[in-house]
Amino acid sequence: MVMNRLLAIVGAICVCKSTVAGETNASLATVAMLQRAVQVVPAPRQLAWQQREVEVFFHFGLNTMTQQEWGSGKESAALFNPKKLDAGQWCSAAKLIGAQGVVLVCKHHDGFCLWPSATTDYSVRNSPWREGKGDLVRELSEACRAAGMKFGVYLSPADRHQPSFGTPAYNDVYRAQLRELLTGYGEISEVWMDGAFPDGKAETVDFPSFYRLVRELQPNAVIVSKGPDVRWVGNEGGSAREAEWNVVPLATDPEHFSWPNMQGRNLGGRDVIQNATHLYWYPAVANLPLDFDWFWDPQSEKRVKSLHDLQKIYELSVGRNAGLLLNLAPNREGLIPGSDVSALQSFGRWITDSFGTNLVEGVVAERSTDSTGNTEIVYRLPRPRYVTTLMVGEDITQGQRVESFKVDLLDADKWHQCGQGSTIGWKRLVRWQPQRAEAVRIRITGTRADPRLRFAGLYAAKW
Ligand code: FUL
Repeated sequence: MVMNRLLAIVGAICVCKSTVAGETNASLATVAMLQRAVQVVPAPRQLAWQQREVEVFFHFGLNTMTQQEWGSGKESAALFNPKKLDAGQWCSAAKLIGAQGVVLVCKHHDGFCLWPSATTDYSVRNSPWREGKGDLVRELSEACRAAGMKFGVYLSPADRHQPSFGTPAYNDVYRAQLRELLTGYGEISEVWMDGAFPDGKAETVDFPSFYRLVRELQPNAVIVSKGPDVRWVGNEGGSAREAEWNVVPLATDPEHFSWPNMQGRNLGGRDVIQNATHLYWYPAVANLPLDFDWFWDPQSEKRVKSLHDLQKIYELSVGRNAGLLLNLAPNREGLIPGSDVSALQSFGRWITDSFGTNLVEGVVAERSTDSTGNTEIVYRLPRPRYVTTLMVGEDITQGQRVESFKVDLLDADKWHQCGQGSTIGWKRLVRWQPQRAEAVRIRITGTRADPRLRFAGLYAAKW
């Protein structure tokens, strides 16, 4: 299934100073291990996902009407009647933060389907909404396409309404629902398979057969969370690890996919990969609600995150090599509340104001190697500026390589260090108090192989 992404063969071994920066005596075994790790690269669908960076989750359904986080599956479908629902308004809200895609919770753990599924009576078809003729999956997928955003689906593997849930027969129901979603609504960019099972009963769920079906019907879709393409970052606070590795070991071969401990502190450091039999490209997504809860309720709506919180979340997710999936909770009328829209407006404006102007745009990098093998990259500003933030990214099609780096600024002909970081991956942000700079220098102090940067930018972002 996913064997093509496993590069288990140790390639040509090159023992030279620059192979492992700062380590003139790296052992052959270490060099071979690191070479092997950097040969693991993203599949095209994973690369496309990583490029999207910021996406929006929508949790909406019967839970919204009953103000619950986990419905029992017994609530009446007659309660679903969001009279003002406007999928275009949802997309406009997502666009405020530059979201490149959305993921709709099409069925949560209660089993209520937001599309008129042939597999169950528990759906919009038996609700008063649009006189039983509504299909929210259709409305939102079309609105996303019109807005130029990708559309993904969350289909809970747990289902409190289905009598067969907890038996092998349920797998047929789930596959039939997947088939409806993956064949009836055009391109689907991702499929979220949640790992939560409110009443247990996970044992009989046949995940591998679900993955095969997604690959067959939507080969470009990433399977996320309890899936083999993108892993949950391990918390719902929007915070990736200081060292967030995309290459992680698996206990078994990818055909028999086994999850690493997604909440582990160190998933891919040298000590973790050194004895690994299987290495695997498995990037992280940080998902969290803009309000307090996943589904709307009046109290949660009042606890919308502040701009300060959102800046921190951006720094610790997108700025640490993870995707950010920010949840919006439409209200009972089917609209994103005004307080959420205001928060998104300020967050989006801050992103654009902060990172819209790269002060070293178009500057040619001066690259050199110091006596210990460390790579140094210098960008000279056209004129001195007060700066606060470095944004840097690796060319991950060449693997993830950088293990540590330092950032220096040149002021009055003197270099001084203003920040540092460990891994880079797709994107890394490093920030400091405003300082005058004539040039910025990135010193790669630890790397698994010759570093390949894709991008570096310097900003006067206000934090
Ligand atoms: C969790 C679920 O139980 C929550 O309700 C929510 O959907 C979140 C994204 O994942 O596991």
